[in-house]
Formats: sequence, C-alpha cells, structure tokens
Amino acid sequence: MRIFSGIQPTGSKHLGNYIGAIVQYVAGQERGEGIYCIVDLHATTVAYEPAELRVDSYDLAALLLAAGLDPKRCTFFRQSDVPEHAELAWMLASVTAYGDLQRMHQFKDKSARQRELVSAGLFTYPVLMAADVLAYRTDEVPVGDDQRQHIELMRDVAERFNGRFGEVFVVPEGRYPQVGARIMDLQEPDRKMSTTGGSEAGVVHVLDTPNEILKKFRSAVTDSGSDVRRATDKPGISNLIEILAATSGTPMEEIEQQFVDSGYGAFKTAVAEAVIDYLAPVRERYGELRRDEPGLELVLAEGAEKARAIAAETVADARRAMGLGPVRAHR
Ligand code: ATP
Ligand code: LTN
Repeated sequence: MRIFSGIQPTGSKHLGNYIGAIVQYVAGQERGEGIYCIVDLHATTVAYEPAELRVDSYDLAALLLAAGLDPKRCTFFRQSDVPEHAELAWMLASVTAYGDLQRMHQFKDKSARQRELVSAGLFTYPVLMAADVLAYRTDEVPVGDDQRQHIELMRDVAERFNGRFGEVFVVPEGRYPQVGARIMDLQEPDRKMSTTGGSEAGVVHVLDTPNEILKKFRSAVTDSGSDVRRATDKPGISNLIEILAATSGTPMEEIEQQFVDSGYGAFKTAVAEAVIDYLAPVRERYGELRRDEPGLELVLAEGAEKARAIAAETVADARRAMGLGPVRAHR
C-alpha cells in the first residue's frame, strides 16, 4: 500500500500539524510505502520571502526527521525538486471543474485574508495537491480534517481523468486520525489551531519550550463551569480532553472519569505536562539535525531521485493517454 502526504514549509509547525498529520506520517512508514513531501510550490501561492522559503524548508525537513521520518524507510523530498508535480498539475487542470475550485473553503478563507494579490496559484492550489498525490498512484493520504474537501476534489479529478482518457490513476482515500483530526486554537476554541491567523498564545508550536507550553495551556480559554467533560457548549475543555487523549494515548472517556473532581486548573496543568513529555524528544533531536544543512540537502536530493522515478512513469502514462507527445515516450 502506498501512502503520500504533503506539508507546507510555512512558519513553525504546531501541535495540530503534529497530531493531525506528522504522527500519521511516521506511523505510515510501518504500514506501507510512505512518500512525504515538503510542498514548497504550494507555499508560493500567498505572499512570501524567497530567502525565507528555502530556510523554512530546511526547518521543516529537520523537524520531520526529528519526529521520526527515516529516509531509509520512506521517500522524503521537496516538491520543487520533482518537476513532474507541476507538469501533471497542468494536465489535471483540464479535468478539474472551475466551479468545484470556487467552492473550496480554504481558497475562500485564504483569499479573503490576502492583503495584496489573490494569485491564480491560490485558486488552483488543489489541482497541484491532486497532482502530488496522483503522481504516485497513492492509496492513502494521511491529513487533518481541514483537508477533506481537497481530498474529495482529487478523487473527482482522478475519476474524471480515468473516465475521459483511460485508467491511469489510483483514486486515493483520505486518512484522518481518530483523535486529534482537528485541534482547536487554545484562545479561540471555535477555530482550528493554525499557522496563519492564530493568536500567538493560542497556538502551541512543536518547538516551544516546556515553559511556553505550560503558560499557553494554563491560560487556555475554557467555559465558566468546572466539570471536565466533552460537550458542544464546552469547546475549550473538549479540545483539551482531545489533546490529552492524543498525546497520552488514554481514551477520552477515561480522562473524563479521571478528572471528574479535579477542577480546570489541575486539568490544564496535566494536559500541559502530557504535551511537554510528548514533544520533548522531537525538540531534543531537532537542533543537531537542523545544524547540518548539507546533510538535510543530501537527504532531500536522494529522496527526490527516488520520487522522480515513480512520478515520471505516471506522468508518461498520463501524457500518452492525453495524446501529448509521441506514442512512445522518449525521456
Ligand atoms: P494553515 O493552518 O496556516 O492553513 P496548515 O497548518 O493547514 O496551514 P500544513 O502545514 O500544510 O498547513 O498542514 C499540514 C497538515 O496538518 C495537514 O494535513 C493538515 O490537515 C494538518 N492540520 C493543520 N491544522 C490542523 C489542526 N488544527 N488539527 C489537526 N490537523 C491539522
Ligand atoms: N493542502 C495541504 C498540503 C498539501 C498536501 C498535499 C496534503 C499539499 N499537497 C498532498 C496531502 C497530500 C494543506 O494545506 N495542509
């Protein structure tokens, strides 16, 4: 079974990214053939600094390796190193409905937040994402809950292409974590924890110090009650229960029983401590990995070579099916 996921080199990664996505990438290495990609081309769809993008890509590469991606057991690379992604995106655009792209929540949110240019790249972002996944004939795509609409779109794109030009692509399935598919902002628990637009106090970064983590959880917004249980009118406490469940491996029902008489203060501290322990090994490994930039570049370059061998074959099949180029590919 082939597993593919992509992650943007934008800002510092947070607990939502970690629980919702990164942990599943690491687990995917055991369950199948994992292919993981730093999607730097996607990061160019909003305002950004070229010099920072390169640095952010190294930061993210070091973080993912620190989290447990092992280049010997998976394929780990940078999107722009494999030009087939961009080529395939153009080809897939011809079977993508304009109306479907207009309905994408992420486009609506992000375009509303752009201060200057709303780029065409931001609009066609999901087509490139479809190309990322389809190029590897991926079976499964581990992502957080916010990506459901994009996954549905890429399934439609694959089906439409196969229907129009013949069976070239595998129709992929999204894989969402049972617990922690949508971690919420600690200060505004009705919006997801996010790199863009979240308050600093509401977003826990993977590389935050133990002290910063403790402070953020202690000041997390909760409701005026005092019982630790999940309810729709208790989004703050529900989110903390989910975070504790994801980081400690304890079922949510058990957590509710365990903290039945404890009050919010003690509960918040317990969540903070679980998160600190959970992230500590990543923070410890990160520094050394990040310092070795040539080492990171080598890992990414080797990954790109492995990835390209697979993607090139799929794209050659797609080209042939679409009537592009000679019957026999000459590359
Ligand atoms: P932004 O939130 O700024 O739009 P992002 O964090 O969604 O950025 P990525 O870094 O590419 O963008 O996301 C990586 C993965 O993290 C994706 O699979 C996404 O679904 C997941 N993810 C993002 N936010 C959360 C969250 N709050 N809870 C769970 N998973 C999340
Ligand atoms: N759109 C995703 C990032 C992303 C991705 C992918 C995820 C780009 N390409 C391919 C899974 C598979 C996001 O915003 N989080």
